Amino acid sequence: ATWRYAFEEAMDEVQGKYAQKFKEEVEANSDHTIQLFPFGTLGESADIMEQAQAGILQFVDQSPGFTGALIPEAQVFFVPYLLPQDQETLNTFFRNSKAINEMFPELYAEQGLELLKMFPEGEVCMTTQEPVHSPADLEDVKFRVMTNPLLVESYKAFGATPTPLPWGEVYGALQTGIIQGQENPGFFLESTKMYEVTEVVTCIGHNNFTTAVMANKDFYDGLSEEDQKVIQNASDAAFDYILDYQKNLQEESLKKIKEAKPSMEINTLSEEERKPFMETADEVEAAFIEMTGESGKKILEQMKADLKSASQSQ
Ligand code: 6CS
Repeated sequence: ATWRYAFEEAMDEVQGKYAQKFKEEVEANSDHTIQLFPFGTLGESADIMEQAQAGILQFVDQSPGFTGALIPEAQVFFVPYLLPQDQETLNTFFRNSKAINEMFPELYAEQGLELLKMFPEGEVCMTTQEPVHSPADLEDVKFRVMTNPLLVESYKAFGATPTPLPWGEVYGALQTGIIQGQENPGFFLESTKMYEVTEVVTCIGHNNFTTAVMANKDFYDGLSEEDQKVIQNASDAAFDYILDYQKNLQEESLKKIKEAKPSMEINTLSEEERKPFMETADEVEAAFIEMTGESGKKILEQMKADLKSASQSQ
């Protein structure tokens, strides 16, 4: 059969690279074919999720940044400074986490989705018109965030005026001044030319971009055990591939931005400068628990335990 797989990025961006590897593995190990739909071909992230839930698409990559309305617990990825900056620790966490590999699949299943994989896409940095060294510098800055209530809370706590928007509107909104800032991982800042419409990149180590790949659950449950195995193996292979692909990607991307636009200011805040941003974590965590109750609390606690074992294993 031909299976349809949509994602939120271009073919040569991280989600596209993952999808291409997945396709290659499935096609090499079965008689099935996968048709890939990059960003823009089937609509925004919310549209491709609807299509996957309706069974028009068999596979979809949607980042938790857009899944908050459907699965409130997925917002846990927006508690600032929860995920570690060390790449090896982060990779070990995603590989072994019980929260990621056992608890989240149950929550996605309730929405008719078979969660296949969650993986990181790189450290998230802000791009703005003016330098940011403290929360005071974000005052009166209309800052675009993904459509996610907890991310709104997080940027409020950072001092900004958060403006949730779908991705397709961000470049234009920066260009026309409707917003003055946004955040994304390094590779994406470079590939989508965010430097053309902003002047400063600021990295404060507050987050790593997480994404999730899933299948329509009815479709997946209806497959033979053999086909399910092909999909699981292809997911594992694509996961290994994408972690490897991202070694040095953040650094190289920031370098490319500087080459493309030498006047671009690229700042990494010091430990001292980060402090007031880090101090918002408790308040955002409390907002998360408020939104998600007992279920969210359990996932957050499990994630913390998983993060602890990941860092101890390094
Ligand atoms: O900011 C966004 O909306 C987008 N950022 C990334 C890295 N991937 C897809 C998402 O739509």
